[in-house]
Amino acid sequence: MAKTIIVSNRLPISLRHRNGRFEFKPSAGGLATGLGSIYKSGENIWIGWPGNTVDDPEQRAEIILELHDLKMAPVFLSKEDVEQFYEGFSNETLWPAFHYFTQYMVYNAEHWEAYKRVNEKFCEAILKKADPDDTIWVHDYQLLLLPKMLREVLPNATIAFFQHIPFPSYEIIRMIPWRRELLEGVCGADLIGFHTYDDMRHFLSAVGRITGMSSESGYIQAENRIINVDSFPMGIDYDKFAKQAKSKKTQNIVKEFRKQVADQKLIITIDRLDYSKGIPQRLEAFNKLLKDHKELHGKVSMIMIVVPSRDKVQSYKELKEEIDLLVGRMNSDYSTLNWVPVHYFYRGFPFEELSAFYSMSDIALVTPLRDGMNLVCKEFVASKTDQTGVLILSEMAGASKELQDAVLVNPNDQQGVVDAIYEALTMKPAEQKARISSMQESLKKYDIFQWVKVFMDRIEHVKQKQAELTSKDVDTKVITEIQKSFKEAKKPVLFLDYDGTLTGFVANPQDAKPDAELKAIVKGLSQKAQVVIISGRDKDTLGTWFKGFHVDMIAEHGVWVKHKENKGDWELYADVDDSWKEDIRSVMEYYVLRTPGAFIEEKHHSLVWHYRKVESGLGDLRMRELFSHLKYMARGHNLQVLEGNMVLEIKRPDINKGRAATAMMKGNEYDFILAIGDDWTDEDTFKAMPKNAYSIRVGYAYTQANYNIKSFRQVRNLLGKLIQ
Ligand code: GDG
Repeated sequence: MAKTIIVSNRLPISLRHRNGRFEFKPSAGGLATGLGSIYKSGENIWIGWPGNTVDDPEQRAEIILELHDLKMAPVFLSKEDVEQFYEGFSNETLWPAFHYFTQYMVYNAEHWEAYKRVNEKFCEAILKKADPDDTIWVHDYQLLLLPKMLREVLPNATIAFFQHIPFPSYEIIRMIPWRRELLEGVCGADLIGFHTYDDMRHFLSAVGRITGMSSESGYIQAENRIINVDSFPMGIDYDKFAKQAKSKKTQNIVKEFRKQVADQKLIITIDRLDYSKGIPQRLEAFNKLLKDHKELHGKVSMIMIVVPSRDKVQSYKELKEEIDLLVGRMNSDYSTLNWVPVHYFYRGFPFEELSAFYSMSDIALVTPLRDGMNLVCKEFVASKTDQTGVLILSEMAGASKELQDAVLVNPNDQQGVVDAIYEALTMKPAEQKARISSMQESLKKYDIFQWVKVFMDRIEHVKQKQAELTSKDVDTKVITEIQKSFKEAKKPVLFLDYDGTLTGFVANPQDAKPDAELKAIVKGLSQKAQVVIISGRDKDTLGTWFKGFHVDMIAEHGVWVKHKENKGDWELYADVDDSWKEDIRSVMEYYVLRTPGAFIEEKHHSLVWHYRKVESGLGDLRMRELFSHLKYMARGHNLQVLEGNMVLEIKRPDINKGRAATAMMKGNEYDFILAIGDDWTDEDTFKAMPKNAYSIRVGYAYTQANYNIKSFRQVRNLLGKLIQ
């Protein structure tokens, strides 16, 4: 039976060395709990780094055995791996980039090599456990290359990826020298998840601009499949926090703590030590509040828990020093014998105490400068079981998109934060209750278990969608059938579109001329069958490119026809009146002047506005504008405006490839017909084909054709087989 493999940089345990031995400390994090139902069942497993280096092979073997019983498998990293892959590329390049701290980004080629090397190590570890039809769910920014590495070895596996930190704008991603490899790496997955819609739209835009893969409604069209990108805001184990806050144990701790701080109002802040969390800025805002509101002295204090993290990275060391200095200054400025403004703890606390801190605090001040989601704010809300308390939340945290009933602040607006704290300190209990209870409702509903369920459901959904689109795939069986009936045929004909079908797309349309391989294929085919090149291209280009070939040609979507017997001349297939062109051309020219990179192609009976070379985004915008402008004019001239691959074309509606193909077939008794094309103009050809024809659409779009094929390369492969 297919199993599920969870993969993350860190396993949900920590390996510690103690007196030459080792021990495991389980992680109680939300993700570990949420995924527990998955990796602990059946043959499923969690693969990752245990969090410490182990060099002794005997100890490694022992660890493997012990973890096996816990349904985990370790990936061992060397000291060098940890320095270069984890502290280096992950935390000094990707982390600052993804949190918009470009000033901290390190561009180090050695770190990049280590990142690739360690992703490979993960891949090897997974391959030892994985079967071809397993589901593999990869977590987070340390493993961006892994989905593609896995896909190359396990083409049919179900691979999903979730990123826990933000995905920044294309403007940031483009700064990373290895951006393309990183994006292509993630795109090995079938489903790619982020916390928020903004993250996903940034990702889609970066993929479009950097890899050239287009997307629609959250589906990326990759060469051989669709990839779903979606937003999955992660929740917490709500009941666990609510229950713990009400428990005797926690309430006893609250009583103890309360004795020490009397009836002061308490502001809680909890973060890992990280510059993205905005800790110094928060202290500065609190300092300003105390400076402006002397009446609050002795009445309010801040409990600030900073959990040690990445303290070997230089920017983190500096941050720690900055926080130490600020707290020292504030406390020395304001403290009295019975009041300290900031209770500062640089360490973690056991869960019961953490819960007590949440439960006893009046305000949670969660003001990251950037945060993928932020779970602390959700945990505070869940712990306020008496429905008092105020959450002040940064707009820059993913959680702010859900928790609209928090007091939302811009963490860079110091006065705004000061005002928000003041508002929270003076907020009426009824309003506190209304806000907290509404947030609790939502957090209860979208908890971590729901998150895991929705994510797993979507994996299934995208696989089904892929299956629907590939159900008509030209597989080896179909190829053999086509080969056989071609061989047996006495009078075969092939209708072949050109761009996107026989060759790939290039920036300049005139550069797409047939290469040696294509020429050999067309020549070979034309000795065995009637070959019709059926294209939207102008007749002169087609005529030049296929000069001397024994083929028929249909140009400009059926305006012109050239029969191979008719050596020299093109025949005008339709009588056309071109007087409309002048009006339309002047409109198109106006859009060329406003859009650097755009140009007009004039065919005999149509005008085409190209925007492939226009800045991405702008091209689309202008095309839409021109489209509605032309649609309006087209009515008066009885013309048709059509959207193509990075082009907008205007022509007479009764001229199309289907009509031309039908005319070509008239009076002939073909016993083998094959039509291949890649866009909407070819749909007319497919529609015109008799029942017994083979029709194939390149790419996985919905189509009238009987089959789909991956790309022009596979088309060449198929045609090559017919001439073998
Ligand atoms: C990344 C993203 C995203 C903290 N102090 C103690 C303690 N904690 C626990 C909290 C909370 C967790 O640590 C921190 O989670 P966050 O979500 O706030 O932040 P990151 O660690 O940066 O996590 C973030 C998250 O991934 C999930 O996708 O939300 O945006 O940066 O659960 O409770 N736990 C205990 N003692 C402490 O002293 N027991």
